[in-house]
Amino acid sequence: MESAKRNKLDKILGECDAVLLMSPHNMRYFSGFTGGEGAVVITENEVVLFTDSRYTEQAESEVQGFEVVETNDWMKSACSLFEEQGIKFVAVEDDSLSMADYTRLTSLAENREFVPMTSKIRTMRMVKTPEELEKIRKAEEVGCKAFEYILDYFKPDVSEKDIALEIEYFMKKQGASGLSFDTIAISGARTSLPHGVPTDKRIEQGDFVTLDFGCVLDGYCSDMTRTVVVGKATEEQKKVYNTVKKAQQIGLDSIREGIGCAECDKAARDYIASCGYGQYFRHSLGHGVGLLVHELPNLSPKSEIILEKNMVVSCEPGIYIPNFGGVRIEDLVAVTENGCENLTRVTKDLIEL
Ligand SMILES: [Mn+2]
Repeated sequence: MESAKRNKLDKILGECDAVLLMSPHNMRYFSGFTGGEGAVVITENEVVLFTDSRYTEQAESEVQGFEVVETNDWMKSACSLFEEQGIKFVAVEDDSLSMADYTRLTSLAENREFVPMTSKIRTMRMVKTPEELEKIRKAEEVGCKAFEYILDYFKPDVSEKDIALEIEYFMKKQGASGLSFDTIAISGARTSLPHGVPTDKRIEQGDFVTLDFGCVLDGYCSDMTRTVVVGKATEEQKKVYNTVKKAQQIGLDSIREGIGCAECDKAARDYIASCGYGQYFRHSLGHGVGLLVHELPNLSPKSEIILEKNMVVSCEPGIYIPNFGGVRIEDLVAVTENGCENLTRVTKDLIEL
């Protein structure tokens, strides 16, 4: 096994005797296995992937340095290994281990102690490697292309669902394996719903249309949001749009290594409040993105995390006014020493279709 990989495993092993991973994203992160079903065990001397016959061939080609063991009961096999090696402390994923699995684990592995490890993994995953950054960059490029493509697709009578489906189809045609999350394509007064679901509603003249979407490419997520106007924007629409656009720029300008996440949130939030829309910005400024679309750190008032180089975060302020509509603009950026690299390279000028 290459030393960089072993270092990563040692880092997560820490003071524990063993690490047990069963969630798809963490198995992928630490072993490279993309099958999603199985168990990864890391000890000082051994690294094993337990999985069943559906995945063994695939696993052997994916997990360099790991021993692949075929078993129909990976939890039992993992516990046998703990027994053989006299393992005492086993670190587990406290966020995803179900109560049923935990109960079974404790009955299969008596005299072992299970230690929560999720927060350590989340912290590790915040800072991306150059390879991870490149994957996120490429995923975001597909998103940007989808946005440019969909602008030409708008025509009278097209529905929110039609638009969402077309974006998804386009991203898959570009190589995406799936979506980061269910596509948001909402219009008119419905744009006041920050996480509205596309309906059969037709797009009408004068509508705001908010598109928030992302794809998974090579395991990594993209995420972006743009809001456009169909037809000529009213003065009120322009005012709301430009307030969000300016707040988003203020948020972006604040992002750099060494600044607190809460401070970034505050910069954008204070501007929106100063324009009189404070009560209508009701979520945090952004979130980390990687193998999952929502990772740490959160750019939120409650966060105590300080940004580090190579973290990837979204910057997405919004104003949502009931019975009027809403605007959100979201870019994905990689934190650098002096600022950030914006991965979302499409215009934020108000588009009137
Ligand atoms: Mn987002």
